Amino acid sequence: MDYRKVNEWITEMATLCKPDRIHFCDGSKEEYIKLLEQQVSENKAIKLNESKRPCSYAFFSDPSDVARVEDRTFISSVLKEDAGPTNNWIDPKILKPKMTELFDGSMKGRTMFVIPFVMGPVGALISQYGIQLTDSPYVVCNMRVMTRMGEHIMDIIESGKDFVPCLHSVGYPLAHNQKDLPWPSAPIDQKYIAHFPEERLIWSYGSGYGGNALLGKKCLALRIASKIGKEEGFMAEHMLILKLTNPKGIVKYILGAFPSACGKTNLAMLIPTIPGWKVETVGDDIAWIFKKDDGKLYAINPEKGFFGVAKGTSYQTNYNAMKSIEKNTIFTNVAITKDNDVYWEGMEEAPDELLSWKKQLWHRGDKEPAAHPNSRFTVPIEQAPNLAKEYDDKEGVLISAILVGGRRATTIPLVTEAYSFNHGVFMGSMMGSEITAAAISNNIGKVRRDPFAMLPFIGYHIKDYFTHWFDMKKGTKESDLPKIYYVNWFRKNDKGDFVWPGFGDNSRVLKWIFERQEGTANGIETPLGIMPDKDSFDLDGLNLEQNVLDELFSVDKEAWLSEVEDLRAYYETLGGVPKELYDELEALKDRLMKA
Ligand code: SAT
Ligand code: MN
Repeated sequence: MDYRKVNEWITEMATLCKPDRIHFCDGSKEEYIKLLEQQVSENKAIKLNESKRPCSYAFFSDPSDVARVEDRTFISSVLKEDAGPTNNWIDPKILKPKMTELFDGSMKGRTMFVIPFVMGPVGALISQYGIQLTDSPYVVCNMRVMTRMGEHIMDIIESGKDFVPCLHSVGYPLAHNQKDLPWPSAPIDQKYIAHFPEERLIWSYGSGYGGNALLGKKCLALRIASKIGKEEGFMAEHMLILKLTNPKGIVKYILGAFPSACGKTNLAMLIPTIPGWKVETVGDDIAWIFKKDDGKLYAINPEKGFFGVAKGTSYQTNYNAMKSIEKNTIFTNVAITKDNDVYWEGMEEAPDELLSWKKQLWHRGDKEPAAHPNSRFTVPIEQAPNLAKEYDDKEGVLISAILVGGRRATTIPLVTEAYSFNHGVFMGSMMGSEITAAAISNNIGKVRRDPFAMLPFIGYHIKDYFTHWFDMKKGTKESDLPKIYYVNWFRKNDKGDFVWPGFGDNSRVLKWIFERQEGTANGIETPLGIMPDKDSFDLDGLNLEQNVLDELFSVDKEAWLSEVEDLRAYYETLGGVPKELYDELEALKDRLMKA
């Protein structure tokens, strides 16, 4: 929206939503603490033990509002065709009036907060400005952690930056003297997470949780930004960014696309088990990829905080995350210990007694988990002990390699290097994962295809998305493009145990990838791509049986031939894909047949 329309738009939306008052957020720490304390006094949050976890708070959502709701997420483009077969679509001519009716009076009895924010470092070429209006103080506090927000951003917008208007209401207006709920929200069939790509507009109604409500994240930085990127020549991707330094001090930046709750945060914060290597974090969830005059691809992290999965996080599995959340952290849907600290499954041995995320008394051995599987921590990126200084660099970081992968118990080897950029895009297109708890679904555990982990986040037709990948390489030498790798940390054996230790040992895979770029590691050509030569893959100090290794790098011809046909069928469900992908599909089939 034109920056000159800021006040007009705010007034118009306030007139519609009818809040009792309007608060313009200055983005200060005082404001943040005041809002948190106010929510404590209203029984909406718990202040955690100050001596154990300073300046930290816990929130508990309504049990019906615990994750992104993909079924209620819409790309409301003017033409259905522009949303493509993978998005829910409603004609904006129908959705706009419907939602206008819902927003009418939706903020009664509440404060409307005005949050000016920017995704990306101030001054970066592709940074996107936004203003979120919300009636949720929880959202304000989370947005302050996750984005660069406040008065100074409003000044920049008013001095001439167009912005993405983002309207959000939890959808629970209060009648005069009506008592509020601890976590107000609307019933599922009234929730709408709506994107109007042509207008670059976001309207979200009825949910207060995560990606449904913190509109800078999935809504702006992925769905709307992916569409802007398609038009303006960059890519908005669901990827972590890590900085890898070898023992000689040489640095490379690696991106990784993995679906929600598949360990992006863990990989971005990994502590290598191989001596002399260092991983630092640039981002853990979103990367925007753009081309510079040198023809090479660079990335920035548009966010400024982590909204990470708590469950399973421990000093053993992710030391850096645990250090990051020792203070100044907002927790959502974790369990609370007797001394007012946090607990979740996988953190350590469970205490005898807890307050569960449902605020019920919980005893060790109870069937239901104490923390929700999608419990989260919100924490400023500056608190990561292994933060890379480049996280705020508006120039971005040069991309050496891109990892793609999911959670697959069978078929997919530990690591495979693509033969070419096109082959790499093909690998991204076939990504699949067993469904996780980050989105509400009845199919947890089943495999679904999730190209580049972007299935729920592409703001336009998926076919055009693939084309955009191929467009990104135009005018750039193949050798200047990032190398793409398919990885799978989650292979299981017949007994159902993970075959690869994962976590810090994933540094062994990163090392091989790094050394491939340096030209010092060998690979073996297989039908799937290039896999590590035994002598080039560092297994020092790791007691892995030879048969385990063989399993990790095996190519199951039959399984892959059926994967090829499955993929072909998947492409058809998309209404076809660009020729480059079919060519890669045939090339893979040929290589398999010859093997
Ligand atoms: O979309 S959320 O921000 O709620 C978390 C995720 O799915 O990665
Ligand atoms: Mn994510």
